Amino acid sequence: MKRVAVLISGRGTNLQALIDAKQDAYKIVLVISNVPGAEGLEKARRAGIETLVIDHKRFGKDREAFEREIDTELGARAIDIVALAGFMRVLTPFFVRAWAGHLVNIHPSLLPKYPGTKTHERALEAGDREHGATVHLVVEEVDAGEILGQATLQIEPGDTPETLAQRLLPLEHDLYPRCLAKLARSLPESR
Ligand code: 4DW
Ligand code: GAR
Repeated sequence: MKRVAVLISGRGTNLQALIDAKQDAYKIVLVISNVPGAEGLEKARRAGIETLVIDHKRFGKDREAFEREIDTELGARAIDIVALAGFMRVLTPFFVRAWAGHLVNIHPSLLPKYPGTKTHERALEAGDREHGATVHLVVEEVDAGEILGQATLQIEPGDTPETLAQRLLPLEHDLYPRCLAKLARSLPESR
């Protein structure tokens, strides 16, 4: 059973999906938000999971100091895997190297298409017939790194960024727990 920490900044529906997925490969033991009052914190508390707020604003421009504090808390709880779920701060090489191969993210596009923001808008503007979501290992370059899994949907006439986001979200919620379980099973017993 791998010990997972989830990093969030907002509403936490992917966190909820990771909590709800019934599987025996991982358990979520810690949720950290960089945003005080993030909705996802309440979801974690309702599930009886320990929560921490580590507000990046406390550290000014010192991103590494922010990340050192996160890393210390992860180490204190013998965390095996860190899952980003709507976490909005770019992680520096310090953190990415420390957690290489044990750090995952979900992104709302079929990477390598549309890294960054406004992925639904961009898929529509490009006239794509397919869209989707990707779970990937996190590396220094944002929205890059080995792809662990993808979920695809067909774009229909009349789709808007909002309808795409709405249809994609349940696919994300199915995809992320499966990919996290697969990663958990692929890692050695302890790190
Ligand atoms: C991501 C990428 C960029 C920003 C926010 C989120 C997606 C996933 C991710 C989070 N942190 C990461 C990744 C990643 O793929 N790779 C690394 N770290 N190394 C982004 O530009 N965020 C900016 C702040 C936004 C805000 O606070 O609203 C920022 O300056 O960090
Ligand atoms: C999700 O759609 C996720 O794919 C996206 O943010 C949303 C978080 O929602 N992530 C990114 O755009 C990463 N660049 P949630 O807080 O309800 O899980």
